[in-house]
Amino acid sequence: MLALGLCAAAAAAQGGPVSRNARTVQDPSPTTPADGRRTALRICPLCEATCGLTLTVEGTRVTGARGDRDDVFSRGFICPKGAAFGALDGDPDRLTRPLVRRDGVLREASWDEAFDAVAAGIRPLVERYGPNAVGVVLGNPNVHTMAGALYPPVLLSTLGTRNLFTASTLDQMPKHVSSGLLFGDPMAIPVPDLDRTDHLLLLGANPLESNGSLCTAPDFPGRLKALRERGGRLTVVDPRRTRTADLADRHLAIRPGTDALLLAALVHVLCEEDLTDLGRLAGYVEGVAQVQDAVAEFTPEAVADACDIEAATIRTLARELAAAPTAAVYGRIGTCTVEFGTLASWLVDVLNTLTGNLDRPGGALFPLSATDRAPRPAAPGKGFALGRWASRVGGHPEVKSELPTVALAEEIDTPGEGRLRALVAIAANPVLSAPDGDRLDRALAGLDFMVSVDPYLNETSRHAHVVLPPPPPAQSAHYDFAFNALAVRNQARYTRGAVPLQDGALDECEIHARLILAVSGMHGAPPHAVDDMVIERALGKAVTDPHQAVPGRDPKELAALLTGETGAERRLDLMLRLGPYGDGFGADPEGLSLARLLDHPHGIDLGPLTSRLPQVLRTRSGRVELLPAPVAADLPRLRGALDRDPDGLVLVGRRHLRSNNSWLHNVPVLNRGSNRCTLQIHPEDAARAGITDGANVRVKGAGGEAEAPAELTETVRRGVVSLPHGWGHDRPGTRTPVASATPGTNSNQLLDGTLLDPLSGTAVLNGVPVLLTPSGPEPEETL
Ligand SMILES: Nc1nc2c(c(=O)[nH]1)N[C@H]1C(S)=C(S)[C@@H](COP(=O)(O)OP(=O)(O)OC[C@H]3O[C@@H](n4cnc5c(=O)[nH]c(N)nc54)[C@H](O)[C@@H]3O)O[C@H]1N2
Ligand SMILES: Nc1nc2c(c(=O)[nH]1)N[C@H]1C(S)=C(S)[C@@H](COP(=O)(O)OP(=O)(O)OC[C@H]3O[C@@H](n4cnc5c(=O)[nH]c(N)nc54)[C@H](O)[C@@H]3O)O[C@H]1N2
Ligand code: SF4
Ligand SMILES: [Mo]
Repeated sequence: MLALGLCAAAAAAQGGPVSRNARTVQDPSPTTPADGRRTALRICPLCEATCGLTLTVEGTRVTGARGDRDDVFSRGFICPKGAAFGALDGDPDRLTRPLVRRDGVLREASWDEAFDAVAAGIRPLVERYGPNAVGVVLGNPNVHTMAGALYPPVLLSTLGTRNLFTASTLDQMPKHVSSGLLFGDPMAIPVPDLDRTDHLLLLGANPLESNGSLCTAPDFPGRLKALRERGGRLTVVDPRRTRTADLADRHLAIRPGTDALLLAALVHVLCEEDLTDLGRLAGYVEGVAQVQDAVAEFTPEAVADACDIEAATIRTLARELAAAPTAAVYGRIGTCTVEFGTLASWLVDVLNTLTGNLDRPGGALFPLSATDRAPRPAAPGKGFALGRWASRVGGHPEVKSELPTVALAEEIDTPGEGRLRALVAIAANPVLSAPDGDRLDRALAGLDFMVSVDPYLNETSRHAHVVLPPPPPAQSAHYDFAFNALAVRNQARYTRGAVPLQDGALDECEIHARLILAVSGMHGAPPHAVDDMVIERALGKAVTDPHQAVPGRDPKELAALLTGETGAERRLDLMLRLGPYGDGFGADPEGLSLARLLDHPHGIDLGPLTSRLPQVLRTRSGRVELLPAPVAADLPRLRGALDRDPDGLVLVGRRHLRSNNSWLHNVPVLNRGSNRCTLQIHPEDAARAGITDGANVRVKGAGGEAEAPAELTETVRRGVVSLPHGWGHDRPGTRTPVASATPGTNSNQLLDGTLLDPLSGTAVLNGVPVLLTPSGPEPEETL
């Protein structure tokens, strides 16, 4: 517990003045001509590609953004979202002061008042009902901020709650589970070696809109084109003919939700036709024969109808995969947020393994980021346990210490002992991003206390009693802790704030630190106490670890060597120095440190991905466990899908290049043109349902209804309709007027939250049955 772990010095300082961390603005290529303009670097936080941007700054305003041509990784690439950085940064509807609810109304307050209100709101509930009365919800932008990487783990251990809900169970949790089971480490996610592969089989991903996910690659589109240009092959599996599919040699318009069947059939063919070749992996893998048995029934002929892909095509695909000099199989959203998400994610890496492509250049490799733990000798590990506890109401097993986000509402609105009474929501808008937002909306309204760390007063944060707004991104420093560990090249880049923190703003790291102190009973202690505690603990461990570079050294002496102007910077310095490329506090003077990184404002390239097996393995056997027991136990469910008679329409989502989940719709330049919340439907399905282009359609699902204008297009396959998520900005009490002017509809209201991938607790967001009825012409205001 943090409250106990905090050092005496911090305790002594309790009640003392709260210092705002001083910060310097980094301006590595200052151009300050007479007109007052200058440029500054900032890594883009708007998607996983992590492009380096060169911002034009006038006074304190960002007036332009272009790709940083000297960035060691992104080399000048930028997309329309990055180009809109200034508009987003300067959005006048961002909150600039904390809000505190008094007499039912949210009003601006000082930071001290806001944290007082948090302490007064949460502490009594913890004391009365115990730690599990407080839930934590972590949304997607936490992986795009330094604060989100560094502080939530501390918050969670401080609170000691088991009620953690994150965007992962609306997203990539199946991949964590499959990696946890296969490799013993849920964070060991193989990344397709885009730049060197000869063959890419890409399923359920649309990087031409998303710019890539679980595969950090600035200019993903350019890298796919380069693959084709060097004679490589690209197959895209997607129920929609996306812009990514347009780039491919072959597009397979699979029936939604059936990728696991297709992948199982590919494994089947490899085994049946003796096309497996583990190469150097052979000594590191167990369970190959068992996998062969497990997929025996999944012949191409058996899955063809369910997938709506011809058996001969499946055989060809398997043979091509096996024959390619190198190949990578890569699955994303369309293989994760589906009924068989974990099985599909597992099969992706089974295919990579059986073709010898796991962990080899040109295949799927494990990155080694600068803040990863320094490599240690291969050794059997603890393995990966699922279901160490279960949720109170639905009995959902814990996964990676999380409960499914679909279970959040019921944990709040179901009476009884252990009910969730308070919530800390950080960078999350589950009212729109999770199934059945209406229920969650009602549940949030019934909480005793809620605090949101969010720059917007939106569908979720409007329920908070306290809203703590972080400053706009130009005022924040940036390092990609998460995405560098998923990148197609090892590299490290750090940018300080491009604009000084404006008066009245608090750095998000400091917001998190003060929040932790407020909920821990240390309210009022200086925020650096949190960082000091983490540093002290990390160094204390490091000096006793024979695999670290600092055995036997004095933690206090090491702490004194850390540089950095803020607690977050000192922690980054610590991680870099103890990391795989680090200077080891002097052990390798050429090694990485914060100071070294600051000397290289465009980043430091650490080379292409390299083979890392068996060192990454943390399974009990010390090998890749190709048929883990929980996976084997889930296979009968997949067998059941073989005999289904597909009937009716199913819903899938889609992303648009100028959007990002639920929160960019308030930026005018990003919210127009083709970025609209329309229901895409194949013309034949439309004709059958009596739906014409542009007409309003009522869509009905298990969780409710939504209404959207129809967009007739042959890019969606028959039997499938597509609505984007993150819309539905028509609830009262928000302060996002631009978004509310074109609210769109909330696709997630069609879901009732009962469908999930059982092994990962991930919501089924794609391949969900819906019914349509025409409902007349599109009303004026949604045009
Ligand atoms: N139907 C359907 N639903 C989906 C998906 C889908 O494909 N289909 N995708 C799912 C996926 S992959 C994800 S990741 C989730 C995302 O769902 P959420 O994690 O809920 O993410 P967002 O909807 O993007 O909301 C992000 C919130 O963070 C706030 N924010 C933005 N920048 C910052 C910042 O710097 N600091 C802080 N503290 N807050 C910030 C925004 O104002 C917003 O309130 O949605 C999921 N929902
Ligand atoms: N512009 C933009 N970029 C983003 C985001 C955004 O909202 N907008 N969100 C970010 C986030 S949080 C994430 S997680 C990533 C996601 O990145 P991606 O995984 O690339 O996400 P999508 O673009 O949703 O692509 C998913 C594709 O799966 C298809 N699909 C649906 N169901 C199935 C199925 O059953 N099988 C198969 N094979 N395909 C299916 C859909 O038609 C869609 O084209 O994008 C990130 N980048
Ligand atoms: S691709 Fe992603 S990281 Fe790059 S500029 Fe666009 S939004 Fe930013
Ligand atoms: Mo996501």
